[in-house]
Amino acid sequence: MTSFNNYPNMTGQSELTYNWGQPLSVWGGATWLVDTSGVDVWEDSNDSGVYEAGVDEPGPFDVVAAADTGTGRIVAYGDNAISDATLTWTNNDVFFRNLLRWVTENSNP
Ligand SMILES: [Ca+2]
Repeated sequence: MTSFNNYPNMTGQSELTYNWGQPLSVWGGATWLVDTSGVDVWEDSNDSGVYEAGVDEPGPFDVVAAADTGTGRIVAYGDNAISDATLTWTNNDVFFRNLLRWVTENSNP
């Protein structure tokens, strides 16, 4: 995916590779960080493995989001497969370093 919102000051990443993740519903005070615009994706509502118009929901989807509550920061990532292997895909490592920097920026050491 290459559609990045520049909140919160996410710089340096050009792509995020995502494997079997799920779309997020972003609302309230949260802001999307990455969506699937420009990528041919759909939510396979019936687990058939193929796109079926009228059954499956076409993209784009938000897949990473963040919120600053004023007392803490939260990042939601729609995939449970964050591992050393996925960090080496494209420049996922740059993206995750940016997320960690932002989440911990105002925390006590
Ligand atoms: Ca389907």
